[in-house]
Amino acid sequence: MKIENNRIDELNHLELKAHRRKFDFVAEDIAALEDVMTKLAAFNVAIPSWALGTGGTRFGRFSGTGEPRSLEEKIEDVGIIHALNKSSNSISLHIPWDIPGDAANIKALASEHGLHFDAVNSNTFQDQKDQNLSYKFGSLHHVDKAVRKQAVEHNIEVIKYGDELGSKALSVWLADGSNFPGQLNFRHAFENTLESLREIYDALPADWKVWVEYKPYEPNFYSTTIGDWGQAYLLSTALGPKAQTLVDLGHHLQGANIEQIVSLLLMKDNLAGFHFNDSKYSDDDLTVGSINPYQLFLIFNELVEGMDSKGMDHATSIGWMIDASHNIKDPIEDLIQSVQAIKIAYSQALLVDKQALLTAQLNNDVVHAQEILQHAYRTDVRPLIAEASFRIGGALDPLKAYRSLGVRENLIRERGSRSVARGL
Ligand SMILES: [Mn+2]
Repeated sequence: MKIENNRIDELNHLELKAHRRKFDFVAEDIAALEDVMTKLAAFNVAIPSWALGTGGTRFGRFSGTGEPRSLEEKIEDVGIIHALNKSSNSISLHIPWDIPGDAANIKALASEHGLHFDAVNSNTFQDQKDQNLSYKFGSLHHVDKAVRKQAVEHNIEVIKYGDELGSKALSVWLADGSNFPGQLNFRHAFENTLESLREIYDALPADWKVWVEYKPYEPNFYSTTIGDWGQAYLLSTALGPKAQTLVDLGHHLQGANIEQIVSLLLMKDNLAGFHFNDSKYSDDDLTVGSINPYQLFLIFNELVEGMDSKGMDHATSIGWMIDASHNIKDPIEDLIQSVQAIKIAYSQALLVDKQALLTAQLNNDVVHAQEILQHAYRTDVRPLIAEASFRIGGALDPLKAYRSLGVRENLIRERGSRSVARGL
């Protein structure tokens, strides 16, 4: 299914008068309005191929209906999201769940939908059918060199698939760790991981990067071999300039100050990318902005400040991606909500009066500093996002348009109500 532009135009027409009123109201107070609009229009967030089907928990999975049955249909779904919000112009593939059979055709299909391929993701956290050696006790950190070699070769194969599609980065998340004290020699595990990553690093094409993702626990519950940003930083700096740290919002212990982590990684030119989600407890993978939108805003405030201090392009110098999985929502609706929440936090961060904030900080004016941040956070920026999307052909209200156009009903007609997407 492909959404025709004139359908979106028709829906926008119905909303336009009310939209104008709201937009003019908020726009009046924004000094650098056109700069904000340009940045918003350029901002895109990659959609992961595994988020298009209903996710599961370790207790079960309740499949949705009309789920994509193939990589082609997943691309179609991302095309639908992008047609509506004009902010999801790439897809991030997970290998081996989504091995592109015919790379040229897959690339052509994606480009028909205005999409390209973001980072490719390897998988050594589960055993695949016909795999020689098991990852039960880890992959890149394994005590057995033969297992490490198998995992290295898998990652190099993922790079090959990505290269054929025009991806420019390999994202590595390891489940490697230990469940019990004494199970693992931490230093050996770290050194083995570094040695394995070096082999992968050496196989990267010249213009590629490897993104090292960390996570404090789960599936292992005593230690994780790349457990926090310090360990990811140690590994990536030991590897070289093509390696950087990837921050997943759900991969922190409760109460961690993620905005501070982001600020310092940016300072050290070590922030590769971002996996967005939200959580109440840990890696809950809930819809972005559904639990703690203020934290998301504070993170974006540091991102914008840090990128500006280095003259970085907001849209392209960091890999923005959603990494979520949902058990009860329509995945496309969830992703539309997530991208909107990201754009809300981003535009609020753009509204922060950076000069005034710096002055307040230099004067230790704590009250005023808080006021400056919260003034931006409490601005209803939704009309700005609607306007930015509208100007480039998107829907004023992507979620409402998705429902009005009966997209899911169409997909169920095409794919059936029992279709299940490949993934966890
Ligand atoms: Mn992640």
